[in-house]
Amino acid sequence: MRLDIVTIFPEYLEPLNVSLVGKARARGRLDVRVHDLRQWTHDRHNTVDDTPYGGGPGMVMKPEPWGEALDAVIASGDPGGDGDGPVIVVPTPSGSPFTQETAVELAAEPWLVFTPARYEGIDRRVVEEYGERFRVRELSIGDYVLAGGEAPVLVMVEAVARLLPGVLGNAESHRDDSFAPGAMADLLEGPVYTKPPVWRGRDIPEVLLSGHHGRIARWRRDQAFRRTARYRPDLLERCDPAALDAEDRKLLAELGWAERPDGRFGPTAQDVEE
Ligand code: 6GU
Repeated sequence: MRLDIVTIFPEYLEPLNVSLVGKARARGRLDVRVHDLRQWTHDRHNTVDDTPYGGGPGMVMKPEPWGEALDAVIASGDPGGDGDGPVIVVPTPSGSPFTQETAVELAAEPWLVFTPARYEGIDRRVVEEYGERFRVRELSIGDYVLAGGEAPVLVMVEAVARLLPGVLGNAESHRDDSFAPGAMADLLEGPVYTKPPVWRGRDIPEVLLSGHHGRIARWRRDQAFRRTARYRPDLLERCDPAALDAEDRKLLAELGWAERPDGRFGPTAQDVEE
């Protein structure tokens, strides 16, 4: 997979040389190219921003450097060999949510171009212009505001890269990920343990030492339900009741959850006054 990142802070992307993504690059699984947006400016001060039309605080990134940058990057290759061009990922707090599903979709692409912005964002005409010829995804990594899109690019690249074949050591490693589509979808992962068996007087849940795979799987599922009910009740409320077995239902009842008239599960309103 090829990734191009156009930024005014190339050094912000240095972490892409480290750890999982760094190794994937070294092994040739990932071709990452970071470009300095200012190389596509032509004035003495390498200006990339200007004041917003209509007034208001902050500055807006000018369209011309982005246009030249994207034209140059897009003209420089066709790693998919299909002439489709890249998917252009525009990180913005006003984008649609970047989720595990988004990561899976992007991981299937041969070529992604990221356009992390600073200031109040990029002149709208850039997304309009490239949206007519390419697939553009405006994506947000969560409901908070960052000073720029570089940290979101690090987040998105890591989430995508670990899904590529041959990048994680163990191909099974993402099967049980929280948010991975499939059996444990919509459940958070429960706790994990390793040696030593006793640490500061704390031992390991017995079942994990039992060697009984069925009981271990059941215990892990129960832990996932407990954790999800506590930290992400919204996920549990969305889950398909058909995916719940008798044990799940019993555990949810213990946790104070019950089936609602609409068939979904939710916490019983014990502390709500009638
Ligand atoms: Cl993608 N960019 C910025 N600046 N802030 C964000 C974000 C992106 N996602 C959440 N907050």
